[in-house]
Amino acid sequence: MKTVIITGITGQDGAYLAQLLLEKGNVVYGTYRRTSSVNFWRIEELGIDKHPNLHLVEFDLTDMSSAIRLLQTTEATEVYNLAAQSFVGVSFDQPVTTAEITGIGPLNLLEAIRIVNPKIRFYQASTSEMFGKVQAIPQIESTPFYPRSPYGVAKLYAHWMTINYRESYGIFGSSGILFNHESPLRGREFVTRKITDNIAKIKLGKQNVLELGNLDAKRDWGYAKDYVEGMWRMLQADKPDTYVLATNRTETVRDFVTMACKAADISIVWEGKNEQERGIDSATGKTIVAINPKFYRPAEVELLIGNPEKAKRELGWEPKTTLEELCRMMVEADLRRNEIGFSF
Ligand code: NDP
Ligand code: GDR
Repeated sequence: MKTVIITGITGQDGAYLAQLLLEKGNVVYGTYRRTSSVNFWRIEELGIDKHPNLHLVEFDLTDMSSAIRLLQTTEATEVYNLAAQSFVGVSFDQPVTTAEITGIGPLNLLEAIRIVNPKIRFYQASTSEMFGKVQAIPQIESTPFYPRSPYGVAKLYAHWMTINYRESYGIFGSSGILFNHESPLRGREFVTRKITDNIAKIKLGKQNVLELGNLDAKRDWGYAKDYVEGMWRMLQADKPDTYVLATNRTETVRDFVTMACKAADISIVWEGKNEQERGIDSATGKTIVAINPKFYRPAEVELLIGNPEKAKRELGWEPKTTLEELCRMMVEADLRRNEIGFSF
C-alpha cells in the first residue's frame, strides 16, 4: 500500500485520479485550497468523498513551507501535481497570479522534495498549450514549444524545472504533456462543458442561445478518465521521462457543437461568417448559437493534435474513448443535471 499526494483534488483530473489510485489500494492525500466555501462536488459525484483511505488536506501551491509540511506529515512516496490556475482565458487577465501558481507553484514542490526526501516521485501536469503556435503537425515530445498565453508560458517554466530537477538532482520527475481532456466533471468555463451544459439547457427550454468565441479553433479532445491512467503509468515506470498523451484526432469547436446537438437530438445548421456566424435549429428556425467577441482571446492557439506513440510504446497507454462517446456522455450528464436543476 502506497501513500500518495494529489494536489488539486477539487479539480476534474484530481477527482478521477483519486478514484483510480483508491481503486488501486493507495492511501490518498488530496489537497484543496482554503476558500470561503470549498466545493467537493466532483469527489462527491464519484462517491469517493467518504472513502476511508482518502484524506483531504489544506494546501496552497504558492506556499513553500506548506509544501514541506505536506511531504513531512504524509510521508508520501508519490506526488501528482495537478493544481494550477488552469484557465487560459483568465491567464490573460491575471498573468502574475497565473505565473505564481502555475509556474512557481511546481517549483515549491520540487524544492520541498529536494529538502524532505529526494526519492519521492513527482508528476507534473504539463500541457499541449506549450506548443501554442505549432511548429509541427502532429505534435510530439520533441516538437519545439511556442506558448501563446501567460498560462502556456508558466506551464513551460514548470515543465523545464521538472526536467532540470531530474537532471540536476536525480529526482524522479516526469512531465505529462497532456492534450485537452474533458468529461462530465469538466469545469463549465471550458468550451466543451460550456457547450454540453448550454445545449442541455436549450434542449430543456431553459435557455435560448449559447454564446461562443472562436469556432474555428481545433483541439485534440480526449476523455479525462483515460488520461489519469497515463499519469499513474508515468510514475510506475522504471525511469522518469516526458510523454505526450493525446488522441491524434483534431476537430473544431464548431464540430463539437454539432456533435453535442446530435447527442441532444437537435439538428443544427450553420449560416454566416466570422462574427455574424450563427447556429440555427433547423426544426424551429431559431438561432441557438451566436458569436460574442468577448470570448475571443488576445492570442489564440489555432490547432492542436498530438501523437501519443511514445506513451503507447513505453507505457502501454492508449486512449479508449472516442470523441463521439465522450460528447454523448457529457450531454447526457448535463441533461440529467439540468432536469433536476442541479448543475455545477
Ligand atoms: P481544474 O482547473 O479542474 O483543477 C485545478 C485544481 O487546482 C483545482 O483543484 C484548484 O482548486 C487547484 N488550485 C488552483 N490554484 C491553487 C493553488 N494556489 N494552490 C492549490 N491548489 C490550487 O484543472 P484540471 O483538473 O482540468 O487539470 C489538472 C491539471 O492538468 C492542471 O494543472 C491543468 O493546468 C493541467 N492540464 C489540464 C488539461 C485538461 O485538458 N484538463 C490538459 C493539460 C494540462 P480550486 O478548486 O480551489 O480552484
Ligand atoms: P484550452 O481550453 O484553452 O484549450 O485549455 P478551452 O476549452 O478554454 O478552449 C478551447 C478552445 O475553444 C475556444 N473557444 C472558447 N473557449 C472557452 N473557454 N469559452 C468560449 O466561449 C469559447 N469559444 C471558443 C478557445 O478560444 C480555445 O481555442 C484547456 C485547459 O484545460 C488548460 O488547462 C489545458 O492545459 C489545455 O486545455 C490543454
